[in-house]
Amino acid sequence: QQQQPAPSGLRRPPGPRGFPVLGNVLELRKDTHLALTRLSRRYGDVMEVRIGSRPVLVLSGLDTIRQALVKQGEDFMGRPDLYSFRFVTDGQSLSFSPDSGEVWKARRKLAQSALKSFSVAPSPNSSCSCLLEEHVSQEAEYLVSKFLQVMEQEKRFDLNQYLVVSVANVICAMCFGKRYEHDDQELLSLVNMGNEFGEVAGGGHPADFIPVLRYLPSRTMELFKDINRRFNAFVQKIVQEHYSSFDKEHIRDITDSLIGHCQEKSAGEDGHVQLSDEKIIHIVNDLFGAGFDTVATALSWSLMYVALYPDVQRKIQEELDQTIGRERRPRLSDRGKLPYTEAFILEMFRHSSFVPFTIPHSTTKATVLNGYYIPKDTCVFINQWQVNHDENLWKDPSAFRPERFLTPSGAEVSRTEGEKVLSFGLGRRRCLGEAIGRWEIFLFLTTLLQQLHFSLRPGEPVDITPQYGLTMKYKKCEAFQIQPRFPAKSSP
Ligand code: HEM
Ligand code: HJJ
Repeated sequence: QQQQPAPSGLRRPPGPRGFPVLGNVLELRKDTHLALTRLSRRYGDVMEVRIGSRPVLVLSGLDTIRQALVKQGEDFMGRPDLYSFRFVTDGQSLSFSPDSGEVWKARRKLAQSALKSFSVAPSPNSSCSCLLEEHVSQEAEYLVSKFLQVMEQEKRFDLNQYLVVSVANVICAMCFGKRYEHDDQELLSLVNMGNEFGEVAGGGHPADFIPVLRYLPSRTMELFKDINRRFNAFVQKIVQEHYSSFDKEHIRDITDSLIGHCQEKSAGEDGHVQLSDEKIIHIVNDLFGAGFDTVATALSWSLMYVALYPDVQRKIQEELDQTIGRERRPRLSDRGKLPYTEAFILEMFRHSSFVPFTIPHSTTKATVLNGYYIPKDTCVFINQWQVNHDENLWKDPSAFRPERFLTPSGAEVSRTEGEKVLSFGLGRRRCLGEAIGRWEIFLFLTTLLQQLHFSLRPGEPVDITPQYGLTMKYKKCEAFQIQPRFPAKSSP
């Protein structure tokens, strides 16, 4: 791509000089979030690196990111046309496809309303306040007994394979009205692919920026294509089953509600944009994919932090004992009464920054940011990790300290401090599952910590260095141990 000269009086963003052809790709190959954070110290909040032949604008600093994504939201809401994104949902992904016009807007609204109907809407036939609470309570309770049972047999184990199935079951219930057992091979083979998906979908994969690499064999890219094929086949099969048993008087889940929308639309009552059936139905792919990988990763980091910081775990459990007691299970309505737990969750988001960058953005028109000229169709990386570790915003950013989010009395979470944490993006493209994600994490975590004590087998070193990707995970850890905090109540 040609670098256009900036109109007079406007500068191009500064940045490191890269090698011919490769640009800065070698410096960014691994730990991209750390490399770009380091470079931003030298070049500033608005800088330009070259990945292969392509200039990439990298934004750091909370104020600069707010300016771009919120105040100049329209200019920065696009998505780049990246090679790898063409394999996600056959190029029709709501989140990864280059569309950001009327069709994308209509799909996003549809996704938000379908998600809402099957999560925070009141539960029709149970004592729970909403469907989300019903699903999470049930899965979390099941997970407690699963953990205890595995602990009995193994004495030490990797929590994450159980966690991811429980979390997947929640989004499966909302999307498909289905539940899977913890040893279901079909679901396991799907949800264990999160790493390989994120390795390519996380910003900066060389094949997206150096076209010749597409013609050379690459294991990660072949795996990525394969994952997307299997993922689409899995969803497609469930969608077909829904079509054959569809009854518009009885909408069972998000898939049904999207099918219903296709039929309404053909009845001709829709507004100004016509969406194809495919573009409607494929929304469920992103909801399901985003729904299991992000929340499972968040809980995995949460349980690692409580195991590594026993004092923090004790404080959460004391707060749970005092506010909820042991006689009843936590509910969504308890959120707001548990400031330390809330502060812990914020600190988990900040410290791990497990979504180091948003999905890449792209400019929808030529624009100016902080005095720098940015051409139309520039690929933009938003460095969330940098914001969450910025020494101008945080005292001792590398320390894990939930207290930093509490008011001096400790009685409340400080809203302004909480809003400095960047995990869900901002503006037009911000995460549409944020509320659901936060509720799920709260309810899973409180239910687990009310009943269980988490620790790591002494003497076994653990390495929590995040592995770079769309969602970053620590290396597999088989040293987790679990004790019940009190004897299980015998059923009457
Ligand atoms: C987008 C984070 C949970 C659905 C995003 C983005 C981030 C993010 C950083 C990209 C924003 C951007 O490009 O500027 C998270 C985190 C989660 C979470 C940290 C949980 C802890 C969820 C859940 C769902 C979901 C539970 C759905 C059930 C989506 C969708 C998009 C998105 C559909 C694409 C939005 C668009 O391109 O318009 N999320 N997410 N996310 N998220 Fe989430
Ligand atoms: C997936 C893991 C997948 C999709 C989507 C279509 C939409 C964390 C950030 C954004 C989340 C938003 C979305 C994530 C994509 C996954 C995820 C996997 C296949 C998919 C920044 O979720 O193993 O397969 O197909």
